[in-house]
Amino acid sequence: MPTSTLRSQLDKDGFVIIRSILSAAQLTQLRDAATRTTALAVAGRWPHVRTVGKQFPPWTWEPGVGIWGVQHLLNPSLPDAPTFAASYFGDEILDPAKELLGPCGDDELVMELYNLLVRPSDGRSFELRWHRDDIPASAAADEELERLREPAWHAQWNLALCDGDESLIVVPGSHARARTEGERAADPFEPEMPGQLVVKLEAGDVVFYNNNILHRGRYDGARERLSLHGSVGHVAGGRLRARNVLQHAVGSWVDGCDFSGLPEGHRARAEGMRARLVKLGRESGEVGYSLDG
Ligand SMILES: O=C(O)CCC(=O)C(=O)O
Repeated sequence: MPTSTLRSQLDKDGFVIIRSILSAAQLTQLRDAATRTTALAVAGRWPHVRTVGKQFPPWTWEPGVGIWGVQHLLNPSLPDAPTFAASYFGDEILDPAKELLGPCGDDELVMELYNLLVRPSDGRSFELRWHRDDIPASAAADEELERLREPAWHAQWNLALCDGDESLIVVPGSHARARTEGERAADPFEPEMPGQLVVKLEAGDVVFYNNNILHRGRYDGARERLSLHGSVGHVAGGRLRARNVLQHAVGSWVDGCDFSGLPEGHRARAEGMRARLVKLGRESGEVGYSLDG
């Protein structure tokens, strides 16, 4: 039985919002880093992006195509990677993540993904269809249930750096049940799914959510968005988590991460988390992709 309020909310609704987790100084530093990183990606000098018109990996940067996300914030080749590493491995995120994952300790955490979701850079609005991150829409109800009954083994979050982030839309409770007939039959871009909730975040607010909750993204080309999009895993997650992470091609740079700038306690935590990701990658072999499109 979950012992914490955060964990019970996540178990019940499939998501939980925590308000104002950053100090003013942290917020400014992260927003500046995110702004510089987005500019780099828009200019084509950081090719690891999510391109407008394509929902799932792999994405390929192309001149003239807008972006809605920047990938691999912990990649050591990115100038602002040290700032992003400080936030990824810091207590503000990992304290609630550990509570949601167990509770568990630092030595059970696995480094996973850290990306940035941004306003479509071509100014055109763009939407993702309703989905669960790691269960295809083609899954039958009993397949969905079988997967959803397994422990999630991840904490995934959006941390808003700008006010007014209303891009994530979820169906509360849908992480714990198969889709209804109505949800199965709905248009993939259904604008008003019964029971849906628009997650509203101000700068410094974070939402943690089960990535298999039924959800979609809706991006307003005119509204600023800079939201850190991350996940950490639990060592018990094994090969299923490996696919979630390694399909994003982190294997090629994870060995080169430099965590020497992190505070003493956080450096050991980061090294341990990285080592557990490398081990998972070695043991998992070819993992493929979770979803197409
Ligand atoms: O933009 C968001 O907050 C949702 C992103 C999403 O659904 C995804 O990356 O699969």
